[in-house]
Amino acid sequence: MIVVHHLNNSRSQRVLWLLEELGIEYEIRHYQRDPQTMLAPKELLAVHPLGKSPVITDGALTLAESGAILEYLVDRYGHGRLVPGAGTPERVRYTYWMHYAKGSMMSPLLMKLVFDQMEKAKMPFFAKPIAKGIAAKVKGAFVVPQIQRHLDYLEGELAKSDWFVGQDFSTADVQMSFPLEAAQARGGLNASRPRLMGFLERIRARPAYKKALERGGPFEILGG
Ligand SMILES: N[C@@H](CCC(=O)N[C@@H](CS)C(=O)NCC(=O)O)C(=O)O
Repeated sequence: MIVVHHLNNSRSQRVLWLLEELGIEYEIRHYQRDPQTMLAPKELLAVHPLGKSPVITDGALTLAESGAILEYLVDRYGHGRLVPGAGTPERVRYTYWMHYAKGSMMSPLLMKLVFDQMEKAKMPFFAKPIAKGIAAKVKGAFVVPQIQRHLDYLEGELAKSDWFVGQDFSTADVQMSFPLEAAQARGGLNASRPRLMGFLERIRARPAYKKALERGGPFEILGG
């Protein structure tokens, strides 16, 4: 039986969603973030040395990294579903989006999170204006323009088809959902980019997405 070690409000939501899309049986072990630090509880360190979520166990296998988990599940249990055929142009696009989501798009979103936190962090009063000044400068000069560039690019890509790889929904859409939900929560994604907002509406309307929320608990993007 597959066990998903699921941290509340985290990207392990995507793993539950894919399992629901594939109709695979699984068990959830729930872990709660520390309400002050938002970090995972130390019990997760007993599952994997990095102590992060998602991590799954499947028999003797323990696997971390959300992208690796999605690929493992769809390869092992998908029987060809939700992945384009090998050797097709769609498969190349699939591989691209699977890597792009974390390799490119998450970086400026995480930087935004860090600098937003820096502006709010408790510190001696004399340090506050300096910290706020640095945060505002980095965000304005680099982070926000980078996020905008990604969002413009993605809005253009969805002019070609409803889903990232093409006309068919795939695991790459599951992988892309986290940066886009993060972008809506803290990266300025709004109605000015109707195709990306449409993508979020479409994924949230999927029965498997809703079922994953029912089983995993409500999902709100917080930290990393
Ligand atoms: N690159 C990893 C990131 C894992 C990660 O940072 N997970 C976050 C939740 S989205 C986490 O466990 N945060 C709590 C902590 O760092 O203690 C993945 O995609 O799975």
